[in-house]
Amino acid sequence: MKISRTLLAMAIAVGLSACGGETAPPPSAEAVVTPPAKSADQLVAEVNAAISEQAPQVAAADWLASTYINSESATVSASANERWLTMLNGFIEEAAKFDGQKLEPETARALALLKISSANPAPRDPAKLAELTQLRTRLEGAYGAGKYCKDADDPASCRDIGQLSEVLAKNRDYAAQLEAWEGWHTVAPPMRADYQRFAALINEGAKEIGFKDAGELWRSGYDMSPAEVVVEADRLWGQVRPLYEQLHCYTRGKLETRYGEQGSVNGKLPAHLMGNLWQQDWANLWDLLEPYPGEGSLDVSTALQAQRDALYRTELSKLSGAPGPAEIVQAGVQADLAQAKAMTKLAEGFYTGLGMPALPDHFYSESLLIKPRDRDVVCHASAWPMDTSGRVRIKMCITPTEEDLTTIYHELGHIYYYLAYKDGPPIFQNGAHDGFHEAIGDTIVLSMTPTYLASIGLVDDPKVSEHATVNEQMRMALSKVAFMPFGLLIDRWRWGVFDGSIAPENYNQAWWELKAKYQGVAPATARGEDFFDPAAKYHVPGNTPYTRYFFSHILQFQFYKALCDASGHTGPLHTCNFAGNAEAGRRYWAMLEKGSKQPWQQTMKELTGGESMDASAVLEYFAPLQGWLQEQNQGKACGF
Ligand code: X8Z
Ligand code: ZN
Repeated sequence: MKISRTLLAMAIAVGLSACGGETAPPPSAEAVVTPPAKSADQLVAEVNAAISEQAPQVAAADWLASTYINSESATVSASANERWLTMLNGFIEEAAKFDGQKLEPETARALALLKISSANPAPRDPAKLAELTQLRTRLEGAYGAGKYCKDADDPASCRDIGQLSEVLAKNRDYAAQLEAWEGWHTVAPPMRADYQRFAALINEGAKEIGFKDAGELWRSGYDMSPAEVVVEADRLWGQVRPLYEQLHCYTRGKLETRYGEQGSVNGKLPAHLMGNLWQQDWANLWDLLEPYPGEGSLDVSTALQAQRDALYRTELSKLSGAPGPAEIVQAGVQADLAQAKAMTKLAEGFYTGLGMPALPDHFYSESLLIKPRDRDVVCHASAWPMDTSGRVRIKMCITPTEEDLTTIYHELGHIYYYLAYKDGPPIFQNGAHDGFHEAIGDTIVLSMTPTYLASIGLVDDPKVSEHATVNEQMRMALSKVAFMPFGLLIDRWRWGVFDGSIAPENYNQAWWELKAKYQGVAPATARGEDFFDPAAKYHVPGNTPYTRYFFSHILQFQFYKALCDASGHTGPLHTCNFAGNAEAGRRYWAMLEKGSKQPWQQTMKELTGGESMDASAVLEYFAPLQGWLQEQNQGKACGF
């Protein structure tokens, strides 16, 4: 669940539980004493104490399972979660006694948050609860250890997600990309039966605590009704869709120029040609899509790779005589780790430059920053609170690329949220809503303008010109705008799975219908029900709700605008870099400290002055690009 693992969410993420009442032995006749009725505040205090006590156990077990994927670590993680989810179900049952009673707002909020704190609500039945945690751990492990082996009998032919992603990022050969894309998707069909069962179990758990299904529970964390969340997401998508359509149209034209008829599939973008396994970020297609080649040098990846190579040479120079192969490999590992740390320090520097604290020493000694050579780990990046008092880490297989650099800034957004709210009650140690948690680091990524990148030595001093502006905007749009429909569709699929409108026999068909409808993406080859393509995306086997990322992609522009205003920025929004601005930092930290103790609308108001999510800052930011795209696309039949 990493992605952002809030304490509770994480513990609760994998949990199972058997209900409180079922585990206690029946009282003997003489021992029956009526306990004094517990007040709601006492219950909340107990919950807070239990989270503080249990979180380190669950986090440790989950960390182990994600960084040493094997059956023993899976057992340990499943049991820790089983214990916690059992406890949680007990608390939820106790909390239900206060339903309909008038409580202090903060108490009522704590109990409401308790109920929705797990993305995998567990049935009370202990056997089902245990089954749920085992499935959850198995699914995550299967994804993490996933490999495509061209020759099933030859382990040397196996490639992991990093290697396959690199093909899509760098190789422009149609067949090589298709093989890499199809290859990765072979990891998913074996997860289908487990996922189907898992979905049924969490639905059962959600129903037992009063929700229609697990999707409704997921949509209950936004201080509005679950039905309103759907309408709100549609409204925001409606605001940005015209911009997405322009980007889609331009991109399709470039793909058709490069690949001829194979550059599109019935007007849609071919899934394997987008530079990314899920078509959620098109930045790797820069070589095809750069509007004005060479105008404004934004080649961050080349600079990062050069830094790593220099570190490697330094490591080699330390070796005396004729080093053996093992020493040379070790020098490479040292260089990779040093580069990963240096990239993390760059990101940390942005936050400390805003006046936020330095990361604790244990952050660097305990984080996993590069892919170990000797074992399987879940490489999908994540940020972890290991307890409720600021023991934080990240887990990431960092490579010297721009994409990974920005992901580190993203992860540190979670880390600084954890650090900022660590002194609040554990039940409120969470984002104002989960989209806030995802938006913190990304807001800072928006401030990684050419000026900022030059200030940290990754690009040359920027030239200011209209062409350079279009290039810069395109660079950002390929990550941010391209992402938006993807951010929306994953949960459209899961909400359908949970509410039964997507039946197991239509899992894959429904997936591709949504891909076509929202992203305008299609597979180049038939993807029938013998495939299970949703599970080729981490968050499905990892059971991490995804609407948070869609909301985050709207919110981050609102936060960015507010912080730019706070820093006294004038001029077009996209030129704002608030790095080093203490006032922006102060206001940001004040928001982070609040955690989830008040409705997010209030938290947003304190930072931005407004109380709703709104895409007007997205459109303001991309106004120059939108105008340019419209000109480029004139006369073309856009749409999909
Ligand atoms: O999962 C992540 C982060 C961890 S919270 C690396 N993200 C989503 C994804 O990769 O699919 C960040 C953007 C969207
Ligand atoms: Zn995240």
